[in-house]
Amino acid sequence: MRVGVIHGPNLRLLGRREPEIYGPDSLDDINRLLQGRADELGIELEIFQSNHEGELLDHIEDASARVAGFVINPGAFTHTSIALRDALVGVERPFVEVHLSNTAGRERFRRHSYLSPVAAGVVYGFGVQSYLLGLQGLVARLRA
Ligand code: CA2
Repeated sequence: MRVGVIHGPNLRLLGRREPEIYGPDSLDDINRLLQGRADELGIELEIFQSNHEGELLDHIEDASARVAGFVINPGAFTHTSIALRDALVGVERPFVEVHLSNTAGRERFRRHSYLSPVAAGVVYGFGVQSYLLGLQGLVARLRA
């Protein structure tokens, strides 16, 4: 089984700024931890990051031919992108939306997600653990 991991805009900045909100880990650290959990689960990962909405849409379409589902941190596109929601619905692969921070406890504009209503599940507020829990949940669902 192969799962797609997608990191949205600005997540390359992780570990360099705002560690009090997003934690101390860099994106490479998160990817290493995800790869370790994927090895334990006996699955393969395909990891992608982009700051560009159109690239994310193209990747979702292309990768959907290779993966059984997605773990996605859509970054700020969570709160703005109907196109990202349409792409994820359109490829008919279950996805889990993950966030490092507790988006429900921050600015009002972060409380709304275009993706949550169509996600298989949502994990937020646990730092890097949100990704690991999201991956575990997705794999359990795909194996059920
Ligand atoms: O909590 C999350 O994982 C977010 O998806 C992160 C996004 C934010 O727009 C969402 O509301 C919640 C921001 C990612 C940018 O990360 C940075 C990391 C360090 C310094 C600046 C931005």
